[in-house]
Amino acid sequence: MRDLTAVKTALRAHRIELPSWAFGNTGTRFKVFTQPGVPRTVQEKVADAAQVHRFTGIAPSVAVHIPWDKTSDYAALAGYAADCGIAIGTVNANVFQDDDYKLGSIANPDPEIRRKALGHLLECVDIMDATGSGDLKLWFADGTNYPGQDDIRARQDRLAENLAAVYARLGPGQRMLLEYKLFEPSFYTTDIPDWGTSLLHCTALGPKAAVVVDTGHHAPGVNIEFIVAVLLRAGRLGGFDFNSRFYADDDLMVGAADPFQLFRILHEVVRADALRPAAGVAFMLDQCHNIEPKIPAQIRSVLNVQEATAKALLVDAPALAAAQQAGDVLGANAVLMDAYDTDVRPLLAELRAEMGLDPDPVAAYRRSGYADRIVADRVGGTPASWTS
Ligand code: LRH
Ligand code: MN
Repeated sequence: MRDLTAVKTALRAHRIELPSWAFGNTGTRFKVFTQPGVPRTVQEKVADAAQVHRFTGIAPSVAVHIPWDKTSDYAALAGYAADCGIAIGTVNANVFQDDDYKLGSIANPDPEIRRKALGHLLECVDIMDATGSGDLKLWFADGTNYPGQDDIRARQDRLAENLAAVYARLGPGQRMLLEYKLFEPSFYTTDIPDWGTSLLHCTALGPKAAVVVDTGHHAPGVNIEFIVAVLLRAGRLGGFDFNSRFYADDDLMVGAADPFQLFRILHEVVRADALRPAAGVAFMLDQCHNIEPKIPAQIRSVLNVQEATAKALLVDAPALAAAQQAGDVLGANAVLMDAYDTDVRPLLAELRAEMGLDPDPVAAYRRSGYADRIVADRVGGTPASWTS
């Protein structure tokens, strides 16, 4: 069994980034349900994200999404976040909600539309300069709905040309993270549908480009930890958008639908010694809390990742390697299952106490009265949502 001091040290250094949009009203095409106390401004989203860090101790940054988090002074926003005890993290571009992007953004057949989209991506790098963010995350809804609608190869050329223009704009210490997704909102082709297409573009661009694995963006049955192992081996895993799903891109709380899959993914991360921040893998949440209270759901999600990580750190690696080497199929599987079946909650409660935190973050948040305070304070104004 692993030495628990080393396990605790690794867990203490773990960093999980929150999505600002998870604190706003979200839903499906059928309905976006509203909740009382939802933020009206990016500053209120930051304040809510800071609550998650306050009680978990391992969520010190919040990703922003432009224009959902558009503001007049991004340096001041970074200052406000620092006052709240966290930082502005990854900057997410959005070229999927404008009428002009019906036939695509940087892959659109119309050069005028491509120029407009590229302009937004470059503006996001300007924002990174102001917030001090290191990562630009790019996800494109670009694709087609019917065979023949557009030329698959020509769209890849347009993508490559515009991604190269963004890449050239990146400053020192800045990276481009390229996210793939099998389908939706496009239903015939998606221009970056899988890890292979994203990796091809990243390798063509250069060392500052890496792949983002959103755990909800694969066909049913895909072995995501295999993709993670291969991307880590290639040195091109830039990060995760963690969530879980039963069917498609459900954006449910990570670990809620398949905690064993989450454990298997983090086992590959630990096996590659890529948990430490210096390894450059961004552990981000990308979720929508359509019906559940948002801040407790984010706290629960951070704890789900932390629990899966602790189990992965408890894998007896020498015993596993020995069983694998010996071709001991059942023995090797048993070593992994032993770690997965270990109840890590006492260990994590102990760690939180050592970090000066309440052993039960969800209960501590509930007792803090913050939820009632924001419902009382946030009256009037326009609650944030992914449509505004
Ligand atoms: C696309 C996606 C992407 C975003 C958005 C909020 O499905 O996963 O990461 O920008 O969700
Ligand atoms: Mn995502």
